[in-house]
Amino acid sequence: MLSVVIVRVCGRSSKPGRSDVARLCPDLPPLGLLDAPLKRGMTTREVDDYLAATRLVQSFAFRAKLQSELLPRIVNIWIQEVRRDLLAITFYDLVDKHGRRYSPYGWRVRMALAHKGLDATVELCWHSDKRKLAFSGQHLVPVLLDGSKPVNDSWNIACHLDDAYPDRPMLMDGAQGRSFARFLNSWMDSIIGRPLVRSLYLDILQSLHPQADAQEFRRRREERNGASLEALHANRANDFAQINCAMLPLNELLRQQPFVAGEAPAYVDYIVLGTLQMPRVLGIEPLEAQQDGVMRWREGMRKLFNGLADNTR
Ligand SMILES: N[C@@H](CCC(=O)N[C@@H](CS)C(=O)NCC(=O)O)C(=O)O
Repeated sequence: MLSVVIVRVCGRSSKPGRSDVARLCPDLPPLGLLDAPLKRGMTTREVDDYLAATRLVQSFAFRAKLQSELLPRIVNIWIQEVRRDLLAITFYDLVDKHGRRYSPYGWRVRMALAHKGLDATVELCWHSDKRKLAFSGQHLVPVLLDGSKPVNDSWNIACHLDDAYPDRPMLMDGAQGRSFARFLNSWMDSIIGRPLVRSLYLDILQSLHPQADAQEFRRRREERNGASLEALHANRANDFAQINCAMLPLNELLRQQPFVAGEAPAYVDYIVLGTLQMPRVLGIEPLEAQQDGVMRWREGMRKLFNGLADNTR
């Protein structure tokens, strides 16, 4: 992107050439340094050098503009392009062999980005796609690369989005809101998510992306649960009964108010919805008829952001 800006700025000069650039902007670093693109996983030092070079490009563009060698509007567009590149968000999410995105944590992030009104480029990963995520220093999705900053774990991502974009709608309201959301996040993962996920492992195994390591997927989960995936699958009715019992207080709340957060949806709603999106994307219904409040709320949640959660992809 930087080299494009330089070349185009030069190209619009009345007498384009490296010597003109040097005359107009003596502090411009050698072109080689400016050629380096912004890459995923750059070190802090490399990003600092990049930013310093960007500022020089901008100062050069500004001087060129003053000299009336360029249309000011075009210079501004180029500068905006550079900024956009620096501020771009990439979201790494899980995908199966049908192109479906079923990660409960991925769904929390998708809804959170929509709530904040932020666009992200999506990079799809399969299970054990460790090479693609190496820049984040761990192997689980979701991961957000915000500019040059990698953030992993859906909870950290939600906190990061509120901290980095406080001028956009907040996901969590102040310290109390964040504290309650943190409780709900761990309650949902341990009391609902754990029995739900283990009862779905066999379905997930059967729909793994062809490049995913199915043996490793099975080995790690059977080791963690002390049972075969087939035995966990056979225990599904018990797990669903346990989940439905644990969700009754939540159902009661949603009989009385439209959203978990109150009158309008917020991150606590996306935590619960994310977990329920996983069975939905896989075509399985864990909720029993008694969960009328949760079901009505779930229908409403799927309509948000132009039906974002109605999508399986
Ligand atoms: N606590 C993490 C959990 C992340 C997680 O477990 N991700 C799963 C997908 S749902 C994963 O990446 N699994 C890949 C693997 O185990 O190789 C979060 O909230 O983001």
